[in-house]
Amino acid sequence: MRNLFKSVPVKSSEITPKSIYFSRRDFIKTAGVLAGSAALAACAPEVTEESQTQVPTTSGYADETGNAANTYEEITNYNNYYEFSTNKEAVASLAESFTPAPWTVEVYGMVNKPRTFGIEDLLKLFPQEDRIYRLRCVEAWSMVIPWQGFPIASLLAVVEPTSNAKYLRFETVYRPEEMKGQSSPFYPWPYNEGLRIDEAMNDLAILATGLYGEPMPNQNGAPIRLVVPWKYGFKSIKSIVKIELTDKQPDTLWNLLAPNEYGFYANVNPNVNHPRWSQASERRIGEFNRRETLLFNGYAEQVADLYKDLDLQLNY
Ligand SMILES: Nc1nc2c(c(=O)[nH]1)N[C@H]1C(S)=C(S)[C@@H](COP(=O)(O)O)O[C@H]1N2
Ligand SMILES: [Mo]
Repeated sequence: MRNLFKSVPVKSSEITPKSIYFSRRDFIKTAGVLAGSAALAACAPEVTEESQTQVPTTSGYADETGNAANTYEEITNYNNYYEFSTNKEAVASLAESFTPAPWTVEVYGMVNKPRTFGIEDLLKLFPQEDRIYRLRCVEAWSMVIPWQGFPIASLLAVVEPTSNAKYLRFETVYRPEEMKGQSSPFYPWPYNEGLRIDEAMNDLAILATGLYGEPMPNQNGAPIRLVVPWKYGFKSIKSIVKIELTDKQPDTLWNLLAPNEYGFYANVNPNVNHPRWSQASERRIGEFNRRETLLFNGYAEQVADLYKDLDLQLNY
């Protein structure tokens, strides 16, 4: 059964460690709604002026730093999905007739147990966890998104990569009849992405199957897509049909198209600018002022070790 996001925030004991906590204000708000009793109010943190000036969240969800989640409306109406359109506001309606079922994901290559999984197998085999992550697009806008999904590490444990496997190559479905953008000869379809195997094993890297407790909307990459929150959004490839374990660094769509602008690593880094714009700050959808962009999108503590032997200026 899907572990659906509840309409009221779940207790912290039911939540994946590290992944979520609600901002103090939200906790207070929720505690008030749920109980409103003097006993519970007594254990709630004191309401200070500071906590009252925090950003209110319309959804009641926030990331681990207290940033409010973007609304379902925002997340599903401003999408990069070039298979449908290069116009972010047009993707949602163009993706409406896409059929994400039936669906299989083939995992093959340098693994002891290659296997083609039905989407229902993946939902049954792996408990779906809630992860509220920041998503930072290379174009310098960002959102906070409450995903459901499971660590890629869990999938790898089932297929057993051989000792030669160094990389994962992910491939998006190719269906030009349903995805009009795929008729454009300008892009090397199908969309491909890749990770080093140790990056894929990091607990933050998930295959996401839903958001806000709903099955993954078509425009966000139904029925299953990658989410690697410390990398620019283009690494988080949508509507995956193939995952190949290989010993060679995979070609990726953006790297093939513009290698001087989009590297293989694509770690969020405010100190390495895009050749045509600064990456030092970003526009959070729904906010007026720009924010500073954080190294590894604020996940340095969890991922910086992966790159201790890498020159981040060269390996952008
Ligand atoms: N197959 C595919 N995956 C893709 C893209 C795409 O065009 N095609 N766009 C990427 C980019 S640039 C971003 S920022 C994110 C956007 O994800 P979202 O629409 O769920 O916010 O998806 C990524 N995954
Ligand atoms: Mo992006």
